[in-house]
Amino acid sequence: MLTSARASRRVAAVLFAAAALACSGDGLPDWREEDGYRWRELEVHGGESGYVPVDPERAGIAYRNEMDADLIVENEILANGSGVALGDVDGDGRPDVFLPGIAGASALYRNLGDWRFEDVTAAAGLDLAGRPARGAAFADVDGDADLDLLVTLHAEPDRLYLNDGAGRFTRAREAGFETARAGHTLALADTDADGDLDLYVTNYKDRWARDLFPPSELTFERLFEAVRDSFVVRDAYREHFRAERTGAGWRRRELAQPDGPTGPPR
Ligand SMILES: [Ca+2]
Ligand SMILES: [Ca+2]
Ligand SMILES: [Ca+2]
Ligand SMILES: [Ca+2]
Repeated sequence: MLTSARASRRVAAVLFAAAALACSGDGLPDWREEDGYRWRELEVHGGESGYVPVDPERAGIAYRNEMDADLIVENEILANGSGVALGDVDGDGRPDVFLPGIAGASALYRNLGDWRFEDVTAAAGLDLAGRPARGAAFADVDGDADLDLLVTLHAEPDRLYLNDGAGRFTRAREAGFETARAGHTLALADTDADGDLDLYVTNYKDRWARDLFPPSELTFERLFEAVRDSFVVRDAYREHFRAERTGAGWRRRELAQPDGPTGPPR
């Protein structure tokens, strides 16, 4: 018995030493240094690790971001999908959920607690039915302590909705989003430190060239003409392509839409 107790103490001491070695001073696992970054294991407390799916019917979230295949054939970029934004829009302490829909339906779900939600899109005044909404973010853009909603749309001007504090929104038409592009994601931060939030929107393309022109028109010979020992894009395609020299030859490069406030609304 004595031998067994000593062995147990020795094992416990070894385990303690191993645990101490694996932990930093704050009791958390040590950071593992890698080339240009570091990481450490996340310790999950208070139960099983991982996630438990909540049945949509029980949650009351019937939203589906569905898209007709014909639409994708017409414009492949529509298939990029849409995002999600979470924020407490009515100030009851529970985060609510906004789901922008690219194919016509967007939805705001009020959090009732206990993993149940109710669709309050219409009551909230979000007039996005039929509009191709892509990305969304809740942020207090006017500093009155309630969360306003920014939504990017495909080939339509982005939108800002101001919150009345109770989760009812009014579109701010003078927000300055006149250009219609293919807004995807967005981020807000006070980039110039003047005390208000500034906005960065990533724009993709309205359409790929292959959605605009038949394949027979997109051959290298049709897009480019030889000029001395180089190739230049023909005028009709200048907005969409440039020729790039690769080691042994040339290839076409499709251009994105330009950044900045250029071009008229489309
Ligand atoms: Ca809420
Ligand atoms: Ca606000
Ligand atoms: Ca407000
Ligand atoms: Ca600012």
